[in-house]
Amino acid sequence: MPGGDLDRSYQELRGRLEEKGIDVDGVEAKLRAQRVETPSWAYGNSGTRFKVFPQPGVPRNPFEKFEDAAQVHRHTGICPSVAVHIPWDKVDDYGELASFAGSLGMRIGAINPNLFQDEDYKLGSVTHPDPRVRRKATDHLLECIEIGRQVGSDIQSLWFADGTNYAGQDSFVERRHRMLECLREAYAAMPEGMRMLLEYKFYEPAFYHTDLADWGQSLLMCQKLGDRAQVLVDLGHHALGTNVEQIVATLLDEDRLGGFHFNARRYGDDDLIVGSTNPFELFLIYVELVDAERRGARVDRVAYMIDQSHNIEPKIEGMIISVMQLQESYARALVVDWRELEDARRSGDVLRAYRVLQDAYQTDVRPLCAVVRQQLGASADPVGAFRASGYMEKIASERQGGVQMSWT
Ligand code: PSV
Ligand code: MN
Ligand code: MN
Repeated sequence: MPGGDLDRSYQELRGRLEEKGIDVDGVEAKLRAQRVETPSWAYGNSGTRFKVFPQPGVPRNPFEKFEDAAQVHRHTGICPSVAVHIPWDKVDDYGELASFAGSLGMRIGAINPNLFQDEDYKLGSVTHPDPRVRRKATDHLLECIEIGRQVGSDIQSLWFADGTNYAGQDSFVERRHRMLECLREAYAAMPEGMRMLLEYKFYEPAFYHTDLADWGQSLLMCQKLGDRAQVLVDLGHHALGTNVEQIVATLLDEDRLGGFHFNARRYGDDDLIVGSTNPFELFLIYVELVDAERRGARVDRVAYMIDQSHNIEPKIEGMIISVMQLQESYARALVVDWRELEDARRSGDVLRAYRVLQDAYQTDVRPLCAVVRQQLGASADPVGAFRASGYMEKIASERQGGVQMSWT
């Protein structure tokens, strides 16, 4: 959208929304305040279990991952933090990594302990039958809490590959008790302001049962641990057809929605670009977030994070597109006509209620998002600006021998 056209389409959109009684300045303020965290692991060479297609210029170390993430922030204006995975992002001095991030206008976000890539974890980590392995896993959790403390990160984001492949392999209940014992120790070690997010996933790599398979199991664990334990919803971690927006609404209502891992999927845990297969679902999730905020829920504490893995697509550009999808989904949810919706609901007018949502969903909010990005000092057209910046060419020639991540 060239400059003149953008101004015209923005003014048109603004006029139409104001006619509907929408406070456009208020919507813009919310969009400026939106924050999304990108994952360090999406910038490295990663792929599927079949093949990793190496890409030129990928980061050779955690510092370079921050440089790439800073490009996403530069053009979208809302991504100043990066989630790290330990030990994928192991460095000798995390203080140095944090100051480097700071020099780029970035910071370290959620710390993700890795309890799934060690020989010892064949039968589980915090659920393992052998207390020695559980000790090792708990020590890693404690190490990550210490790293978080050092770098000023207030989120420990935990996902466990723990589960079994065959009926009879282990006891569901004993494994649950083992997990609880380890997590209690980790929870007790967290400083005051730190939260522990428990991510669930219904299968993979375990195929008979997974110890935290769904939001209910995560929630029960959180309730036993304490207020600073909350559930993390990864959009790729449900059985097909699950109503994810209802899960989001329920967790928000219980003040237990800790955060998201945004991505898209068609089949399994596909980790594709956000909104590429599920734009309506994404919109409906944001509708629940906006509604929860109207009811006074603490949606500002929710950690909005992306969890993607780019196999064939350019990584930085893929991430920029995901962030734009999140800006647009939020913007559409912010232009829902709530008075009309509530009236339709009260009068039992099923289709008017549905059409109120459709009306917001079908609104082309791109000019509004472009203007908001300009207000933030970012780019009206992030992909165009990134392509024109020459950054890809620069890293492709400067960085040789990027690191390959190993995941599934
Ligand atoms: C597991 O599938 C997961 O969603 C967890 O968040 C991990 O930390 C991440 O993917 C690793 O790629
Ligand atoms: Mn995830
Ligand atoms: Mn996943």
